[in-house]
Amino acid sequence: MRLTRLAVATVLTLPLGVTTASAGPGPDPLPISVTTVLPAPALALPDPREAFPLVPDTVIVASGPAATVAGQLATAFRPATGFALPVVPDAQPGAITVRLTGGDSAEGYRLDIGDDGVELSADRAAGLFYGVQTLRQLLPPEIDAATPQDRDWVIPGGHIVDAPRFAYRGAMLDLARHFHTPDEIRRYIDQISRFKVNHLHLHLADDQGWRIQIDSRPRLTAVGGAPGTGVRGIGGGYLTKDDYRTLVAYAADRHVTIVPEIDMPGHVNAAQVAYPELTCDGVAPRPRTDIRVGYSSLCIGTDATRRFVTDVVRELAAMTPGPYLHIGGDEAHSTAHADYLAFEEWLLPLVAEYGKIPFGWQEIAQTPAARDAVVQYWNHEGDPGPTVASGAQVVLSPADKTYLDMQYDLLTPGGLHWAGTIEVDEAYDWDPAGLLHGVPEDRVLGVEAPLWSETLTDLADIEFQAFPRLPAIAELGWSPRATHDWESFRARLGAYGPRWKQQNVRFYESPQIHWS
Ligand code: IFG
Repeated sequence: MRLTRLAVATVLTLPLGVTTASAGPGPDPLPISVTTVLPAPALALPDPREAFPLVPDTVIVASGPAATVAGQLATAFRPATGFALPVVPDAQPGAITVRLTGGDSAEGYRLDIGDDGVELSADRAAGLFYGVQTLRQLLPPEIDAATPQDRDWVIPGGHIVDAPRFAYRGAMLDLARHFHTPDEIRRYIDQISRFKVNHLHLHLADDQGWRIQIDSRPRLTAVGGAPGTGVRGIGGGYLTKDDYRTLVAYAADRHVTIVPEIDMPGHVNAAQVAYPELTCDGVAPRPRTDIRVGYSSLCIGTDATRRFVTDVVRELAAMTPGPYLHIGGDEAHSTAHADYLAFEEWLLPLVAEYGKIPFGWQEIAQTPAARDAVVQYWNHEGDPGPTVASGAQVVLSPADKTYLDMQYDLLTPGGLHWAGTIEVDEAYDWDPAGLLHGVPEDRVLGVEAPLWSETLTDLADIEFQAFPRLPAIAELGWSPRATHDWESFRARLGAYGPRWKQQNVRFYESPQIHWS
């Protein structure tokens, strides 16, 4: 049937988002709206009667500390629009206004979008930053292009009032099994901060490698960070103090706090190769490039060990502005139980002496000193232990839900599967509040998605393992439980696919998701 000219004209004028029955495999692509944001906002009210056109003479109104975040917004939108988007102090109609209010919400923000302007307000800069991350998702994927795109830029109308459910929303990168460069880490910080993740835990030492410069112990990186270290001998390298300082600042600009980890008393083979006095027989063990765990232990109670640990804690605390110092504590299968307890009873207060809150894997909960620590759960079967019951805060990283190094399924390349395979729905299908018996929601500091690097080699591997599962953990950490809904998450994730493609993020196109 030939379409008459009128019929063709009619079809071409259908408003965006109204299409004929989709012939594709899944539902129609989700039209961009305040309700399609990842993670789900606490309150999102679309207003289809209103929309804000971003045009060549749009200005951003901001002053004082708000101007910093306004500058980040302009930097994000200038390349693809080609617009000047100047940041000016004086209020004017038709602008994007970014302003601080006087309350005490650490990370909340409010976004009001109408025909005659956009208002982004928050009590703190972090809230403004998160409002910007939301705004980025209210423009088409092309907004992330590096060069000007010839198209309209319309922000759909509506209102968002948003704030996080949990204070700690973390990701972890294991630099020890395979070292990742500062550029790769910065790229990961860019990606995780878009989902309002606010902590990056760096696993800086393990059996196979030592990845952070310690001035008083130069052999740690000279030997433990040398080429040829790491799993399969391909993960060599380390962060100089300057690299670390630069990363801390880069992360802070994106409201991400770095949490450094030196794993002790287990997972110390690399340290003992460099400093054999850390063993009980003084003989350096052989360097390890395999992926077994649990065979190494510091010699507990010796001066050599105490001096070493004190040197490391002192220097790591001095170079870390964030409040936490992670001291590991997992899989100390070669440390006698009494020695383990004595070591933690000495170490946890030492971290506090250097002005940091100690953070450790759940095994530290066996010791009373852990009551003032943050206990990170990774195997959540069984009783959380007396210390947690007595009041310690917890961060939840159940391995069978959040370990991003687990394979999606047994056919996907890379990754391990000792905790089981984790498809997107499994990463999403749990509640941090109800996970640990006897631990109420108010003692859950938050969640974290670890990415161990035994099987990783480069940034593409990081992105494949992390996306799209990290947004599931980010939503569990940010969004109210009332918004938790797999079908909604699945649809929003499918609509996010074109954004990762635009940013050249090599994500896994899980068959569970209808990718737009
Ligand atoms: N468990 C070990 C990690 C790493 C991991 C790989 C923890 C706390 C298995 N410890 O997870 O060092 O090897 O999935």
